[in-house]
Amino acid sequence: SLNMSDEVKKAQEAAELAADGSPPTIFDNIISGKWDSDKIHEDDLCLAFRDITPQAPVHFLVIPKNRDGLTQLSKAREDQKELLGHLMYVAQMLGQKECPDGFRVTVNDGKDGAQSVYHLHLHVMGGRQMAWPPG
Ligand code: D5M
Repeated sequence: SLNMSDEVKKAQEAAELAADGSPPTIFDNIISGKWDSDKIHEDDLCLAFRDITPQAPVHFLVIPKNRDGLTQLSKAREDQKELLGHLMYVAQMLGQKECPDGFRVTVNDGKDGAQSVYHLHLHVMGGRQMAWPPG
């Protein structure tokens, strides 16, 4: 529609692209170090870095280093439960350190979820009173 925001349009284009063969994303360049990022955590399984378009005073992403089919949360396989748990554990560990009064963890999935990067990522946002419901 004419009112569709650029952000939603971008997300829809990305969804179409990802449906066919799941090309590498910008996050692969961040993982490899080819692109700069403001990293706040790294371990064997995941990486956390600050979002370039922060929606709150604290806004970082937690991503698996090996995408392994996890273009989005809804592609999760049973054998990835432990990795998914690890991502959430790291999200809260970093979240409570930076946002002792609370924080929000969000995963945007697919077109209607307004996902724009097809490499699973947990958004962690805080440092202010978050509103509900989200847009
Ligand atoms: O969110 C994708 C998020 O990824 C969005 O909040 C911007 C962020 N982003 C995109 N490129 C970068 C780089 N290069 N560094 C840090 N953050 C980045 P989604 O849930 O897919 O809409």
